[in-house]
Amino acid sequence: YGSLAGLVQRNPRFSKFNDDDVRYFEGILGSKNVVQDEDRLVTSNTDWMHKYKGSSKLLLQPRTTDEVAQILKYCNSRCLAVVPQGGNTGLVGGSVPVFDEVSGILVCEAGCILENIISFLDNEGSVEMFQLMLVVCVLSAMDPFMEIYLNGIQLKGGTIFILKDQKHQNFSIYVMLGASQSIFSFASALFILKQAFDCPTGVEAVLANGTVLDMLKTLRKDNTGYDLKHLFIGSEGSLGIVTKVSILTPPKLSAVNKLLQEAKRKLGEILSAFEFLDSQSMNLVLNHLEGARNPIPTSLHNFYVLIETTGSDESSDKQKLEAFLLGSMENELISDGVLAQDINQASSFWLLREGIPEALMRAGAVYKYDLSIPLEHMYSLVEEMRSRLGNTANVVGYGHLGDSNLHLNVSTPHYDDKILSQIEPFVYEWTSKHRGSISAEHGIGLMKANKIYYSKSRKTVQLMASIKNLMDPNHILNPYKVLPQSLTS
Ligand code: 2HG
Ligand code: ZN
Repeated sequence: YGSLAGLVQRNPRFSKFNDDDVRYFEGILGSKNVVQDEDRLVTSNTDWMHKYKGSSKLLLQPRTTDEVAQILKYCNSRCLAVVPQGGNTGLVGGSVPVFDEVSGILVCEAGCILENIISFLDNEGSVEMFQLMLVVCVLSAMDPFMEIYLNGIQLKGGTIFILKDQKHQNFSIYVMLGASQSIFSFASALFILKQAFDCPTGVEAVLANGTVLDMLKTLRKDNTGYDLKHLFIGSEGSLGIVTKVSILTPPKLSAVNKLLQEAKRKLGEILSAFEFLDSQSMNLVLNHLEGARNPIPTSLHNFYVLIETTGSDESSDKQKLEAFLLGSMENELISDGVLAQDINQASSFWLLREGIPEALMRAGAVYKYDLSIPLEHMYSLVEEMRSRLGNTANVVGYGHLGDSNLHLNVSTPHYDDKILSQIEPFVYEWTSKHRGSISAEHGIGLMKANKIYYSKSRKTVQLMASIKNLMDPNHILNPYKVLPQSLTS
């Protein structure tokens, strides 16, 4: 039974709390959430192995991000040291406030327990329980205690659940992480066991000075500047307190985008690409690229989807794909389809999708937008753009549908500022309004450095600038890019 005091010397720079501090905290949290009772403090001061013992005399139990922010702001001004802790101390109850049905992304607050998440998702009817791949609960760095009992084997400091997939009789392994502020400390080991783990798509964190950073975007792809969530993953509470995370959960089939969901369901882990192009994109490629040929020449369809699978068993993968194709035709999810018979035919299919940027270049001037947009709204932007621009431009939509990533391209004979002013800032405002990202994969670069606020909050961009100043104080690296010039000159 060790004592932390034996391992480290208390830094005299830290203040000791006094009665005024306690009154201040009681004002924010109410007296029952400001704990000084010795017996109750024992649990929080002891780690689960009973190996280390802390000597904190005050336990604060905030319930909301705002309370966490107020506490940190105050402690920072008073130079009071803080050890973030969650788990069985019930940091913020167990609410599950946001769930995006189509993207399958769920946002949960710190302290949220797996049982609540599962029953929530089950009631919503949005996710099949056995498909829930990874649930990360934000618990503390110090306190890996968790009180979750599901069909699981409980391990202190990270619970591994083994749930049965009723249909396939497979076992899936789920991990529940104990040490929260290092969200991935346990998951990394399990990566090897099951590669299906998805990173949290976002986090909300409170910085030491009380600033709340909302980086909870429920998008699969977002390439607008530094990926700050990774700064907090693994930080063990030393850079901020994570108060919420958003995680990916596979959605049950719903009316929207049945084909994609059906593909995920039927093809599972062998599905490696789900690309789409509209008839305007198809026309461009057929007209401008030599060797491009429509494999479904009967008539031009409004949309085309290119599906690729990558697996280890060719004949069974092919069977799955054939069954999926037939099934989708029977259910009228698609009107026609062809399966590539060999590698040459497969590359000729890919040419139709990958050749679009080149075909656009050959067609004249092109305005390019690389957007992440929640699936259900994705194509309305293309249609709205078409009606804004009328016949002055050819508006095409294509991209990585499986990632909710739309490449909206506007093709015109020549560059024209008047057309540009009809496209921008409309396209950015529209994306921002629908909680999308103004760059899913191409980045911010020079073109969007001053547009970054459409995708990131002022506070987040400010933190990016501080990191930039720390690592490149003379701003010699890739100047004028990524960050707005006002912050780096
Ligand atoms: C693609 O998916 C590339 O084809 C390029 O990301 C997209 O040129 C584009 O807009
Ligand atoms: Zn792309």
